[in-house]
Amino acid sequence: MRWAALPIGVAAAIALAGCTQQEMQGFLPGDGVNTTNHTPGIIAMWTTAWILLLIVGIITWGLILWAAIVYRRRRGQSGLPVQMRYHLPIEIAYTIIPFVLIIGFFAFTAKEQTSIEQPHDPEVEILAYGKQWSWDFSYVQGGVVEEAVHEPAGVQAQILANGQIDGETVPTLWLPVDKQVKIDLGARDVIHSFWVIDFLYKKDMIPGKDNFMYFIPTKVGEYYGKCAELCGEYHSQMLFKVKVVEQDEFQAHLAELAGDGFTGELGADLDRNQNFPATGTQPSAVHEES
Ligand SMILES: [Cu+2]
Repeated sequence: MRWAALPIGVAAAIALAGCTQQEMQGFLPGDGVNTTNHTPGIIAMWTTAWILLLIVGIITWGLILWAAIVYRRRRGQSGLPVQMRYHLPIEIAYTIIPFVLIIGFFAFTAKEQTSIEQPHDPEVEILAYGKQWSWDFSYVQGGVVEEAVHEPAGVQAQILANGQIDGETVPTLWLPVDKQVKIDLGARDVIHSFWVIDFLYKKDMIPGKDNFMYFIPTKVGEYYGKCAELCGEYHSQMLFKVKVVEQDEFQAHLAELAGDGFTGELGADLDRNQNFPATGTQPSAVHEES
């Protein structure tokens, strides 16, 4: 085997050194640069879990193959092979090892999730509503709303003749880079889910319930978002964009929206269902008149 050691070592070194960014981040979406303050931890957890579980898998597959080959029934054999019931060391091992693995995965997941879900005082607060099949975005500090999404009922993304999505008309949420962002997530009709793909995190938008997301966008760029909860006929066209820009560009955008008259807030008063049980919400004006 000694003659093989050198070429195998060289090949392994080249293969490992040649890892692309895609491989380094376990084929998660994104262009390999961290997009929020949470993505490094999420990528680390994902890749570490895969490596550990692959090691467990290789050992398990190896043992199965080994047992199947070495202890196969040979010519002339009959009856049962030697039985291994009540082999205490083996039983303890295959109870303790998975238990330790599960506890370990749980602990790291809980730690990561706690850090991601930790509320922060926002520098920028966004009101985001999902509706069949679009999005309403309000900038709380600026007192302005995104212009493309004023229709009470959402208009889904349009598909062009070439099969591509018309990216110009999908709602766009602007965010300033390196600022603490809080997004208040709501739904106007049915359950939706707010998912910016490259941010590696999504959260449900539930009618009558407030959900929140806290993060710092760390890289200027344009990102695609979509609804991640099947919500009806045009769910697949419930798309949006996130534009992470420099602070002054962000302020200029808010000023432009204010100048164009897109002021106010697209709040819960636009929800389709105004009569949630046990929330004290009054029926809408339409019902009072009739
Ligand atoms: Cu949806």
